[in-house]
Amino acid sequence: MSTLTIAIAKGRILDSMRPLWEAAMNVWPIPDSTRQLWFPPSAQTPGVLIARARDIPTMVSLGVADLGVVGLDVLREYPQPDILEVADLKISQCRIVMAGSHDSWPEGPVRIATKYPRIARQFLEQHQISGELVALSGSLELAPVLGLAPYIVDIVDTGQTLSEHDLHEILTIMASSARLIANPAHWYTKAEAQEFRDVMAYQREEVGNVKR
Ligand code: PRT
Ligand code: MG
Repeated sequence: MSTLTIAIAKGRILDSMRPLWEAAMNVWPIPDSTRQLWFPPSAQTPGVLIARARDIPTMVSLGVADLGVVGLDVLREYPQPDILEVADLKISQCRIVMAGSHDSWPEGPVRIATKYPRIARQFLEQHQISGELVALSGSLELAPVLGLAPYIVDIVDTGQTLSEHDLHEILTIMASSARLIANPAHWYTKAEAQEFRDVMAYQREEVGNVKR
């Protein structure tokens, strides 16, 4: 009987976790086309809790879930000190980039639309660029088209979305992939949590030494 519960970010991360999980455990606890968000642990598999990406670190930190799976982009935008990052699962790989209607570095103060104001602000500070951020929660590619902001900081995978909006990638701010995170108390007391990491990451490279 498993006693483990794993909170997984809904959407692409959940979709890309499925083949990894099935390869490792032979069973996927979530029936197709269900709307249920909570699947308790069973004899065959740990429990799964499906939540919004930015809520995963909170759930893990509070111990509602022992482990969580969420993008590094979300971990960096909404830092949560009370969690451990225990493996890079190397799924849902993407990059956070700065893009714009021109392919060159902006001159003078810039206005940048983004879903990642914290990451974008740190980037501007590091490169001593003065800029004004416009925080949007989605459809970033519309900002340059509408004249809201000539530049965006957003996630790119294949680049198709950018090119369909006549946007050019200027530079990569960070690479992201799904990370396995852990509640520290549960990580150090539940052997099952570390076994889960080992099983899921058996083909994957581990993050190295456990770090916050
Ligand atoms: O509501 P929100 O969008 O925040 O989350 P969601 O529930 O819709 O989740 P979802 O499925 O969008 O997944 C978000 C997580 O997946 C991110 O936190 C990343 O860690 C990861 N990920 C990996 C991506 C992409 N690849 C990706 N391509 N998240 C988003 N995209 C979007 C991007 O925003 C852009 O609109 O896809 C478009 C770009 O894709 P290309 O292939 O055209 O470049
Ligand atoms: Mg989305």
